[in-house]
Amino acid sequence: MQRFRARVLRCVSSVARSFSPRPRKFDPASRTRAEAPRYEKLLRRLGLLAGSAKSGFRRLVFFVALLAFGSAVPAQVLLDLTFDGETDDASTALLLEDPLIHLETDSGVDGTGAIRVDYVGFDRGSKRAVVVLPLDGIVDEATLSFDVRFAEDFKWVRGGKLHGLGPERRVTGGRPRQPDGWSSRMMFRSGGRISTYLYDQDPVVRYGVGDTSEDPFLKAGQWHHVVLRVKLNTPEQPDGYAQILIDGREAVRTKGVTFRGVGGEATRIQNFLFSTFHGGSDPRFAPVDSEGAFTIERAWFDNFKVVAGIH
Ligand SMILES: [Ca+2]
Repeated sequence: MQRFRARVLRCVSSVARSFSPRPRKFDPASRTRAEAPRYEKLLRRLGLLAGSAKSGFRRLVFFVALLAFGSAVPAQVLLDLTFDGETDDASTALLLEDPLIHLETDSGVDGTGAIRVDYVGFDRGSKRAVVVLPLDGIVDEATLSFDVRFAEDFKWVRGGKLHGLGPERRVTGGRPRQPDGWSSRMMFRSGGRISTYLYDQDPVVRYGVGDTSEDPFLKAGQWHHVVLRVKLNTPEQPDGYAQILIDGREAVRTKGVTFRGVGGEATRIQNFLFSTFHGGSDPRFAPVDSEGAFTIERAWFDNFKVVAGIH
């Protein structure tokens, strides 16, 4: 895109030069025979001269305006859950079918509606709150954001999963890697640090890979705004990345990721992976009290949003 944009700008600049020192206001109808071929040749190079020179020039102006103001176009929203007012949409209903997820009308940001997740300790960490929600679109780059508040005395233990994005075939849970499968999630870690947690095309490791923040970005008892940016790789090329921002500050970024080994529509980003629990898959991840009994930890989530592109 950068190269294309540079080429367009070079051509536009060339067009401008070709009319200098002509009058400032350009009138295609008044061009001389000597000017016309150069002007039309440049427009043809841009693929903008299918009809008359005049209509081609109009298209050029439109195209330049699009380039200049394109960033002001609102991002395509692929998922938007606030848990306020009407909460009977399909995605919210799917979440609430999970016995670990509960709707609360005043526990969210600014006293609005939110969902509470119960992390019920057992010998493999805590019970799995896992729901897959299809997005309203299929893209190669997406930004997931949400607000989260872990309970005041939340036990991080050795860590656990946090939500992410995935293709049609999600590879998680230590299942064998597949060329057309992958997942990009996060993990909370001991002390409130945070990690990228990715199932890529690594031929050796069994579980997810990623990087962990040095600082404890997450603090129990307060709201945080979490952003996960995912750029899918070109098939077989290690040019994907996952980046996490907490409260507007970059916490961790994993670059050079080969999420998928092949191309195709099914390998593109199309699912929101609601996924949070302690673990890991052994008792070392389980939340327990001072006597070693399993506990139930809690966190509240609000304002899940997925938009197309990196934002
Ligand atoms: Ca809310």
